[in-house]
Amino acid sequence: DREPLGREACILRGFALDRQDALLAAIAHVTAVAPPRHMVTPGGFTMSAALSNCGALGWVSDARGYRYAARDPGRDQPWPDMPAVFLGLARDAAREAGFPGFTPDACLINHYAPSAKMSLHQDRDEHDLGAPIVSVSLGMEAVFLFGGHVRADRPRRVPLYHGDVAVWGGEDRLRFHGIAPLKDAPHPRLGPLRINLTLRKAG
Ligand code: MD5
Ligand code: FE
Repeated sequence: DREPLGREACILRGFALDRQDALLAAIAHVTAVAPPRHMVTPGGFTMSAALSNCGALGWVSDARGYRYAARDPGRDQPWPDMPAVFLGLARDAAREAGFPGFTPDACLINHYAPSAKMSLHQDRDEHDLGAPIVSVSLGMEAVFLFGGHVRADRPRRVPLYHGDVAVWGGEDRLRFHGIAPLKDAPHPRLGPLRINLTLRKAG
């Protein structure tokens, strides 16, 4: 079922559940090749979520700024290929949400331990802001902060569970958003871990 968040944003509850085995195997493969790292923001803070990427481009941050890069700075190698199960899920979820023909070229893989968070921000480093973003939640429950178009807009708090998929496009694409500090409530399958896949058309 489709739970609207905005006019062009929604949550598809449990949409990834029937593919979870394939997703988790693909994530294990990608992160064995390109281990998640805690990146540093341009402001000098170390992010509490550890991140990796797959696909042609990967999101990176360092003292010079945020950007998409074709190589993993941790290894000086290209990112692993985008697994077919990621592409299929992104396309199917985007179509279900009203964005047919979505083909991501970048997937950011965030790993959250208890108390990790992501501060309010906008995703605006992508070349084509007309393409939607598809986000997949796995493991521990999180509280998603769904804000407005200016940072000061008080965000709505929306729980995200294992297997939920969220899709944002159009007028909702540039909303401020984040993740509240995670509770220490281990997931039956993943333990004290939340993994979020964020599939984008970055190039
Ligand atoms: C996460 N990740 O759970 C979140 C959820 C990120 C990030 O925010 O940038 O890695 S993705 C949520 C998202 C993406 C794009 C737009 C909006 C939300 N939105 O307009 O609310 O690790
Ligand atoms: Fe984001």
